[in-house]
Amino acid sequence: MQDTVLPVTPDWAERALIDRAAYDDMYAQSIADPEGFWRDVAKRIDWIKPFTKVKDVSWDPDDFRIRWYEDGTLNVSVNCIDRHLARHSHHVAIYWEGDDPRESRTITYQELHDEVCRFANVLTMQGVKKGDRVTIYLPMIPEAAYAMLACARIGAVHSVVFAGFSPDSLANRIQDCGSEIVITADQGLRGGKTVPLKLNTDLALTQCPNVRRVLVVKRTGAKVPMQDGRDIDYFEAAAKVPPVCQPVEVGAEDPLFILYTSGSTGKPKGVLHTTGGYLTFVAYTHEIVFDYRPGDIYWCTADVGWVTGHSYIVYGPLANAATTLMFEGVPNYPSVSRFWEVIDKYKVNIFYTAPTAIRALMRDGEEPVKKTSRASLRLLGSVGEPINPEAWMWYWRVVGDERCPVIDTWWQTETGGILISPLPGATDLKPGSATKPLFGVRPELVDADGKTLEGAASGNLVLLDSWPGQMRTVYGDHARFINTYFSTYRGKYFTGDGCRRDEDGYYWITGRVDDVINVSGHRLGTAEIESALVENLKVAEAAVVAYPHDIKGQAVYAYVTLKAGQPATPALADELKAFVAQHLSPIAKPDVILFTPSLPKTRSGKIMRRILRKIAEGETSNLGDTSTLADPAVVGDLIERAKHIG
Ligand code: 6R9
Repeated sequence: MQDTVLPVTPDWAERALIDRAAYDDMYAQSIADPEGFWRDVAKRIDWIKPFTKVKDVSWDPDDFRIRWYEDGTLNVSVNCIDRHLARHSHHVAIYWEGDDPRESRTITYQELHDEVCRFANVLTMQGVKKGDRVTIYLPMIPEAAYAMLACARIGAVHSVVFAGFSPDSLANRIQDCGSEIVITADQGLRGGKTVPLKLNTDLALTQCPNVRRVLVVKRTGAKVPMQDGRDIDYFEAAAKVPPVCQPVEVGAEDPLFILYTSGSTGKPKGVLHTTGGYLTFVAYTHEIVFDYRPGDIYWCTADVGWVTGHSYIVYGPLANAATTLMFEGVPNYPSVSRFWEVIDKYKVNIFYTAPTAIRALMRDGEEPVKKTSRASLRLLGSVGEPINPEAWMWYWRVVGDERCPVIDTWWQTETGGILISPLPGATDLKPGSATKPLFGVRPELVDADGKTLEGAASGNLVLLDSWPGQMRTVYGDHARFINTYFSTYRGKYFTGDGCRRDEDGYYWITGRVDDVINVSGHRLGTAEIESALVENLKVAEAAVVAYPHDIKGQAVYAYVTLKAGQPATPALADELKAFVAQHLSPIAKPDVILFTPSLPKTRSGKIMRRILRKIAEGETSNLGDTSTLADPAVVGDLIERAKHIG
């Protein structure tokens, strides 16, 4: 199936913003003259003070800098709202579809302006100033977008924490960026169930003495405890301030937001994005990748707690004056037709979701899809993990009725926006491939020693040059930034992904090559899960690996050594799974826990994860070289134990 090619259809070649000839020309130009290329692209942004310098980048660890448009100034909320008001004040900026299909809201650009200004005024009244960090722990309600844009309006730096994260994870993120303000809701609502956001916040804040203010947005109206002097009812405060607020002039390289993401080691990294380059990049890629046209209804199903929500629900679409749909619910509530019903309700033209959702919905067959119209759809997007050819074909055939190109977009929290992706009018599609680099993007494959691989090859994916949406640092730890990304292959950006390039120069991302697990498109570090497990007093040691899973893509397999005297029972396995869900996140919950008296270690004490991975995958016939193991007998014992658990 990997050889299937779906050529660009004549109608797409005709109508698209960028056809094949234009792609070839523009790509060549973007590589030959990146400064000229990105100078032109940045014209789409309204600058307060125009930049004179486009790019100043060096990835040499000893002489390191990444700066784009550095002497320009702007305001992101003005670019996403105010500048559209003259012509689009009555156009819909956000359609909000509630978890309950009977609940929805329509927010015009004028209303968005007023709400964002109110939010900004409330923040200012609470003493928030330019450069301050604000933690946002909200469900998928319009106030999440308002809060983000309000921070941008006053130059504050937001850190959105996914509402599925535990109190501990929230506390760590608040502490790491030193925010004194948290914005949350009484409760969230997903799939008919409530999520105790205010309660989680209260628990988190027992560890965060520096938080002086909590703004509580009413979502369900549940009665929640409010701490005197600390907690404020957001709507009460908002009613007292005017719907206008002077935007703050911000430098292109001033920070816009921090977003925490898992890495292969240590605690999650605060990925820092700045203002001018990021906005330029996400606005541009939103337009060209999705072939966005004025009037289109665009729906990205991600959560604003992830980078996809930042770049392609909020900033990219709003900078383009688009109508962006925000969905509070889940794909299978009240029924497995929900996505398609929402598409029909709003006449969605562009739909962007994750492979894990497609795979889950495939299980229910075609009928729940086919009973809906979907006639408005023009383009289907995918993001978050490799999309297997079977899921790709189902998406294309069943959801898109063989009319809509499937645009598989590869990128990362670190990259800010899409880097490898087809363009619908320019790129012949191959199911399962993210296809070709976008403008200015220079992918390369290298082997373990850093040797460049030419032509058709498989290796580690690195990038050779910067793009405006690239992250600028790990918040508070610049050395970690340089070490993580630019030192493995000195002077090149290491993505952490493995990749194959075929004879046609198409890229096929194969998944992480580091200790990051991708569960349903959500990144988890094995180290984070291990440290959550050993926080449990019954656990002595833990080693976590990924194994393939039909729907989630990858699932979590945990090898656990218990403290002396602890019996290895199924009940304890369940207890540990719940422990991880509670202390880290339900997404991180191990699917399998295998108790073992010891782990395979080298004589220097390193756990041999390669072996643990193979055992988890059930591929025990060829375990490779085990001669460096301190006690090779451990392996046979583990294989036996694994048989009884699967
Ligand atoms: C946007 C986002 C990044 C990691 C990335 C890769 C995987 C994302 C993909 C994909 C294959 C795609 N990934 N999109 N793999 N094909 N189209 O997901 O950011 O949460 O930081 O994850 O996700 O492994 O390195 P993030």
